[in-house]
Amino acid sequence: MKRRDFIKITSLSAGGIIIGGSMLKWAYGETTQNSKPNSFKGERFPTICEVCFWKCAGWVYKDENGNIQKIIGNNDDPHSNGRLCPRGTGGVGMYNDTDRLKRPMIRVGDAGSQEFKEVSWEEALDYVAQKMKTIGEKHGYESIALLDHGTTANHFEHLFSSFGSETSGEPAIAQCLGAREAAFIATYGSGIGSPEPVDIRNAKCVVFLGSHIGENMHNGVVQDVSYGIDHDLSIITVDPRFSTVASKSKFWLPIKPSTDMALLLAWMNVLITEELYDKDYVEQYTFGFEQLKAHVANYTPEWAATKTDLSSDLIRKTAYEMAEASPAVAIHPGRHVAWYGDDTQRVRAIAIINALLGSWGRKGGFYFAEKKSLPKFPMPHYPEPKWTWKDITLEKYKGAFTGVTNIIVDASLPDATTKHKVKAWFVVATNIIQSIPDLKKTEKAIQNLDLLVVVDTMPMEITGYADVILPECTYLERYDYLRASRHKIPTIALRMPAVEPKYDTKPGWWIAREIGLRLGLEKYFPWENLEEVLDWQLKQIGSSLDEMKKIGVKSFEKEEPLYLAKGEDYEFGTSSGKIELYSTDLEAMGYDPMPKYKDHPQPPAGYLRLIYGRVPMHTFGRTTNNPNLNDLMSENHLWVSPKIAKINGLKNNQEVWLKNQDEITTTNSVKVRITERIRHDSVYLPHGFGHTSDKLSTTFGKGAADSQLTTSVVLDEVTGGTGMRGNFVTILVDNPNKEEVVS
Ligand SMILES: Nc1nc2c(c(=O)[nH]1)N[C@H]1C(S)=C(S)[C@@H](COP(=O)(O)OP(=O)(O)OC[C@H]3O[C@@H](n4cnc5c(=O)[nH]c(N)nc54)[C@H](O)[C@@H]3O)O[C@H]1N2
Ligand SMILES: Nc1nc2c(c(=O)[nH]1)N[C@H]1C(S)=C(S)[C@@H](COP(=O)(O)OP(=O)(O)OC[C@H]3O[C@@H](n4cnc5c(=O)[nH]c(N)nc54)[C@H](O)[C@@H]3O)O[C@H]1N2
Ligand code: SF4
Ligand SMILES: [Mo]
Repeated sequence: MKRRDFIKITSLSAGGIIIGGSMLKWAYGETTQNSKPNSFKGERFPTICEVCFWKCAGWVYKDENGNIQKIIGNNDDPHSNGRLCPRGTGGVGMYNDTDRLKRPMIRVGDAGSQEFKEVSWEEALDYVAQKMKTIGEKHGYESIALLDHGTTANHFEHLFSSFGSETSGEPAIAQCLGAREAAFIATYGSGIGSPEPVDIRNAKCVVFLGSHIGENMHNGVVQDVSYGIDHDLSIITVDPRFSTVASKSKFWLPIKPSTDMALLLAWMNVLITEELYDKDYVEQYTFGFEQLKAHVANYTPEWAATKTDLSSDLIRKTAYEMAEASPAVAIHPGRHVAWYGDDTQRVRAIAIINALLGSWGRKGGFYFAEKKSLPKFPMPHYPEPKWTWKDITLEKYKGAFTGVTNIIVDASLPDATTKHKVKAWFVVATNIIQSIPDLKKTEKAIQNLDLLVVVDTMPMEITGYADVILPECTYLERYDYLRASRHKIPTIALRMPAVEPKYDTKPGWWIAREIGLRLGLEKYFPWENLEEVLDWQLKQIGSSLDEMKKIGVKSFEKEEPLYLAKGEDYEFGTSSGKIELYSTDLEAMGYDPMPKYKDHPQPPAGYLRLIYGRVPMHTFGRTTNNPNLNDLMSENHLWVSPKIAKINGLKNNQEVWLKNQDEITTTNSVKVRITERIRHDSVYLPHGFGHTSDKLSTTFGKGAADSQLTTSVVLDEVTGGTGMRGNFVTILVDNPNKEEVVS
């Protein structure tokens, strides 16, 4: 490789991290972002990006006329290393989007009517508080549920705790990483968290199972992998699709979808039977090795080959590759793991292999991340709710550690069988129409609610179902709580407004507080504005709001070492105090203590498996209307293999529709992309397109929505999250939605 092809950006932060790599160039383009131009005369304000949830810290530059000129990374920030991804750079489009929600609105007429009237904040907030009181008095405040995501969620979680409801759920857990956390909690006694503490920069080998880094554009990981590519990192990618990271890998394993468990068990078999595991580590830190050894004895690579479509030779070779690199090796735990319904157990298998390789707590494996704890602003204890999410969840899904969105939906149905019923929803910064599967069920639940309040910045699909819409200003126009995230070095970061809120929009903290005051909860909001809270918190840890406004990010000393010392005594948070290869906790809950292989349904004749994922230029459906990012990519394409294209007589860019096993068809057409990069049993449709809200004028009608087709779900038996990859589709060349013309 020619070195001059690489971009090199020397960070000013401690350690002088060099970011390089052809992949980074491919991913982020040519521009360098982290220098303040000498000629610049305006002001800069610290921010934390809200375009996705990697939470990069940056600077918003405002010119002399008060216009936002650009947003760039903060050099002292370990999430961004001074560089934002293209979506973060384009975040200003969220502020400039003329389709934004502009004023509070109340529905006129019955639920289902699409007519809204614009009202003052006073009227909207009075209406919401009054309705909440009526519902609270009749059904208990616990019957009001919060579905949320993002930074704004914190303000509403505080409001909910203040009035005594812990009935909540997030698609970013139940439809995303819930099973991953449960799996690592069962194995190591602690979850993974975000950012994932995988020590890629020091690793010799990293395995990505489904994680499609490079399309999944989580900034720090993309930079780490780019660095690795320049430093002989051996990458193994397991994906039915030749993903971006597969193209940078030493090994690509084009696995038959849904069979990953067979591969993982076979890897365990090779590591154990050929004695390639880290014996000292396993001896000192793990529990249940002998049981695991017996359990995987029959899961040979030859057996796995029959399930996965991978050769036994390739399965062995990749196991050797990992063992060779041990302990500087990690199977990345993934993030969106809600796949096939045995998700906790599949991620458990990943957690177990990492333990066999001795990689947890080891350089080049997983490091011990640390965060700065921030003192809580003084206020009384929250009231004790009569029931919480636990009472409607844990009876069946014993490994759930937080509320589950789809269970909140179930508890809201007219014929709900849950112990307690939900009567109202606050939907805050989550477009559940696109993010919770089985839309018909969600709609049925919504029709049964006494109140649906939506807090959003954009007229997304969910706002069309609301009784009241409360328009929040964007992240560039508001304060939020400090970011205190876990990383190699503990840091805190500040987001502050760079510009005044446009239109009649308000920050989330203000909306939550105003509702709180109307509910008589002054004692939980003993401050006038969030700046007071932030300044108080900062002063307790030796900083101040003034200081943070100047620096944006502040680092603190790490108190615990990054890695285990050789032979160090260490107690894990599991019941046995060891890494549980054999999970006593899962066993006690009635689940398999060790992961087992289970066949999942395969596409019936004539059908293809629908798989979905990310595209680099967008975050779910939240950015497709962003004018800057829409310019970069305005629609998705359906990836189809040449063989399937031939059978269906398809051409590149031909418009098609999809129909799933439940006879559901996509509203919009999508263009075909014929490529060898996808297996012939599947099609790939990037998520986030196919918006049906006509108020999103830039993106409306463009591309197709995978969420419309995810009507069949398999619930993860441990956490209750929804496995969504068991949907099968056929390709239609004629528009199924065309109205019949009757002459
Ligand atoms: N640009 C961008 N980046 C993002 C986001 C975004 O919206 N946009 N969202 C962020 C969020 S919240 C998340 S959770 C992550 C999600 O991203 P990841 O956790 O990295 O990936 P997944 O969505 O789980 O999986 C997508 C990949 O799985 C492959 N796949 C499908 N079926 C199978 C299978 O049976 N086995 C295997 N091994 N692979 C399979 C698909 O081909 C695809 O490449 O991305 C994050 N990063
Ligand atoms: N079919 C299908 N379903 C999926 C996935 C998939 O790939 N396919 N992915 C799953 C995953 S991994 C995740 S994490 C979830 C994510 O699902 P969501 O939580 O729904 O996704 P977000 O993009 O975070 O939330 C979108 C909403 O937040 C609003 N918003 C953006 N910024 C702000 C703000 O500052 N304030 C307020 N109040 N609102 C704001 C947007 O306008 C939009 O309505 O979806 C899951 N569901
Ligand atoms: S990864 Fe990109 S979109 Fe996500 S927070 Fe960082 S800069 Fe923003
Ligand atoms: Mo996610």
